[in-house]
Amino acid sequence: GGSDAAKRRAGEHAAEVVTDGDVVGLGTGSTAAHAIRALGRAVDDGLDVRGVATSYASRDLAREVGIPVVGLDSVERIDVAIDGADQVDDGLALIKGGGAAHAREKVVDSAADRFVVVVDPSKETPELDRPVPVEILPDARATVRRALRDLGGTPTLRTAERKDGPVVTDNGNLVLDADFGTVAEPRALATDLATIPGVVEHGLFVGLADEVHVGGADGVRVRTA
Ligand code: DER
Repeated sequence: GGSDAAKRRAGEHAAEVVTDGDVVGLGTGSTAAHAIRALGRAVDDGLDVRGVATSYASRDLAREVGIPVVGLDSVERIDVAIDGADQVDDGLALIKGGGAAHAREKVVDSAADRFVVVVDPSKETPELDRPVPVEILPDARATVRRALRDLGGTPTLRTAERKDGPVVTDNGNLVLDADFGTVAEPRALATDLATIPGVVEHGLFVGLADEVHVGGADGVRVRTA
């Protein structure tokens, strides 16, 4: 959803935040991709950065546009992370995981001194109400499904488009999309989800975003916590 022009404006605006010598967390998805392409152009113009990818997709795009990519395990700290979101609420809590990359994204985004979210206006909502992606150990699908139902969720195993059977994440795990309706208390639900045995990572990013760049028809609106 959302217009590509708005996504591009947000991504390019966020890329301006990056300064020489930065280690940059490279998010996943079509909006973050605009930031990655903008950084590639800046590298062509002499910007010195090292990129830390959050998925095969963002790593491959970074290489394609000429951003030097380093392993997450080789950096002590990340200066700026730029990443998209599926939804942003009034308190800057996020639902992420539309691209099933949220496990590595959360490690990178939370490690960054500055986590910049890039969205088009269609992602903004007063309260989160999309299904929450939950990455699980493959063999835990039945036990986690039950635990999610006990929490009031309706879990659905995410199936692939061009592969028979379920989506398998970059980490070799499966994804349950758990519909909780409106999430009035994101922090409480985040804690409940994180404590379910077999859950590798969930898509609620609470208290992580430092700022949100919202691309619009006539510019970019920056929201801070
Ligand atoms: O998977 C993710 O978390 C992505 O950031 C996704 O939520 C946003 O993707 P989009 O920018 O293509 O909408």
